[in-house]
Amino acid sequence: MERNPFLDVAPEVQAALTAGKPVVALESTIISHGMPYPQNVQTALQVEAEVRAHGAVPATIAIANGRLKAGLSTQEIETLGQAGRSVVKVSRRDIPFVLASKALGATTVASTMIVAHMAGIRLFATGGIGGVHRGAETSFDVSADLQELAKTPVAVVCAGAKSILDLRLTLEYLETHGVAVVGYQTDALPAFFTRESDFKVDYRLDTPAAIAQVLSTKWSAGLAGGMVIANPIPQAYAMPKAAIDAAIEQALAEAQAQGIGGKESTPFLLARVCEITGGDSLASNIQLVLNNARLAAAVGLSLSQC
Ligand code: PSU
Ligand code: MN
Repeated sequence: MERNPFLDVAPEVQAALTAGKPVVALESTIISHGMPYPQNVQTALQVEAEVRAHGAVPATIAIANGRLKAGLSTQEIETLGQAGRSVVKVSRRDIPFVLASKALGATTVASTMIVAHMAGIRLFATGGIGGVHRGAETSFDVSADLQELAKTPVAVVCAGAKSILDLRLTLEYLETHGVAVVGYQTDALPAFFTRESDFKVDYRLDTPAAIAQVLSTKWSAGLAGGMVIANPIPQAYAMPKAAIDAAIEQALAEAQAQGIGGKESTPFLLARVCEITGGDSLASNIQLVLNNARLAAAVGLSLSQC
């Protein structure tokens, strides 16, 4: 494939791709907008280490100095984490502007998928995906992540989606656009902080090898788009449903009262839920991302043998 003129692939990542070894993409909005400093930087580095410990090479993705970067240095991760919400949050729409201005940009699930695909990376681990927001029937707030899953062939390992979203409408939207939601060792759609929601996944698969086989089959058959691999938070770190529901309701009410919308909506809600629940939700958030990194590495190992 012709190399994109804006793409920089880190040498370690390129070496793994050339050798057919597994690479796991990681997003940077979770660093800048998803967690507070310094836990965001510590977590990003720990997630990279977890991917390595499980036999794959991590490629944290961001935009800097007019380049799409697949694979960041520790210093680049530190810079993103320190700058936090002052970094531009970049979804598909924003990419050309951030490239042209040579600003620092943090990639969402959508734009991380785009850059991963350009680099030839097929797996991506994160915390939660964007989705259809509650009240979307009037706000029209639907994350660009869902459209990206429909067209870009990268599988996203996540802990489901937070119930800041309308999970039912998110599943409907994904179905319409041909995106399967796979539950790893579960029939229930995980809701990020909790292992279960009121909804079922489309397919349950119990091993990394089974997931790799379906991905390989989908892409060999020439079918466009990615897949959602929903991996429930480890039981020991799951949160009491009532506490997290109350925090989410409060955050949603505040967002509405303050007229928060557009791309500010998700970061505002994430930050408020984190603040309202104190350190509890942050500790859970960190553990579920590590858990997703492990599964993505394992699927990547299987996929490299398909
Ligand atoms: N949900 C989370 N944590 C996150 C995000 C969502 O639980 O960090 C981030 C991801 O980068 C995701 C983005 O792609 O928010 C979605 O933003 P929007 O809804 O504006 O598309
Ligand atoms: Mn939105």
